[in-house]
Amino acid sequence: MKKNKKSLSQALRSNLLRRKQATEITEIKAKMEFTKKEKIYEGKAKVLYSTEDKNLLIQYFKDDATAFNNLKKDVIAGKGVLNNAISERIMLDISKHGVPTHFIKKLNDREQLIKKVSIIPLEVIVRNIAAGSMAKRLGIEEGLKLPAPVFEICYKKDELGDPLINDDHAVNVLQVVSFKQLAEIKNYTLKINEFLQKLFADINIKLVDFKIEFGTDVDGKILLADEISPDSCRLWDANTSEKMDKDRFRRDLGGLVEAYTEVASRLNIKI
Ligand code: ADP
Ligand code: AIR
Ligand code: ASP
Repeated sequence: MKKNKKSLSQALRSNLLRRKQATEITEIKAKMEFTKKEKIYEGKAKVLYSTEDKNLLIQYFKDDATAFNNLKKDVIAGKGVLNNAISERIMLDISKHGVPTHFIKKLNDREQLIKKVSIIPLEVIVRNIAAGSMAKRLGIEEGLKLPAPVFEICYKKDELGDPLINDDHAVNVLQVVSFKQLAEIKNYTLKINEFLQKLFADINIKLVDFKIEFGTDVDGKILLADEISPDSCRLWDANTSEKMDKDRFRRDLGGLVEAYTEVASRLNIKI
């Protein structure tokens, strides 16, 4: 018993030390200069570049907007700048709430320095209000408040249209994650949902749903990656239910930049 207690406190101490060291390394790297080297990936909304450090990348936010798996495309001037700034703010706040993220620092209007991860090919979704694909799939009205947050995972594979899957598919069939990692991801995701709901409620916005991605860093640690922005969340004005997110583009409503600018302004972000 005594021995167990000792080894538990030793394990806790070494875990704390590892976290402290990781934070210190991140702080040191945040003070250093890194430049874009090779373009390593161009996606639908962002580009990733390698840097002098093999474990760090530069993430560039484009103005490109796509929906329905690239079937609908446009360029919306200013979108990348807004998403970069909004995602910076949210990632910084989330890391203060106990969820480790890939974010290190914003470099300029369109770029941020991030930790390179091996992306777990899952789109992790939480829904607080019925909308989008869930409302359609289950034949329910958009806007219905859900009794508890609904957690979904989709297999991130454009060719298949990111299909909805369950835990067994992810762990045993696709083998992209373990049950233990999935439990950690779910725990982080529900924490993020609580944090985001409050953040947006305070600025009179309802967080309808959102999608996030996780990856593992060089030490195998799970980090929140990618972005959190109006491209990846559904945000409705709390009084009018007006859409303030990418549905403005998906549904041809217009006014996307104005809506994202309003989200940034309510978050007190200077663009
Ligand atoms: P998509 O690939 O779906 O078209 P984007 O245009 O947003 O999406 O491209 C960004 C890509 O970078 C995504 O595929 C995302 O999974 C990946 N990514 C995000 N953060 C990291 C990271 N820290 N390390 C490596 N890859 C990342
Ligand atoms: N999402 C899913 N794939 C890409 C993104 N951005 C986000 C949507 C929405 C949530 O995931 O922006 O916030 C659920 O989307 P859907 O289409 O499944 O209802
Ligand atoms: N980003 C995805 C696409 O381009 C899904 C979406 O946001 O609607 O298809």
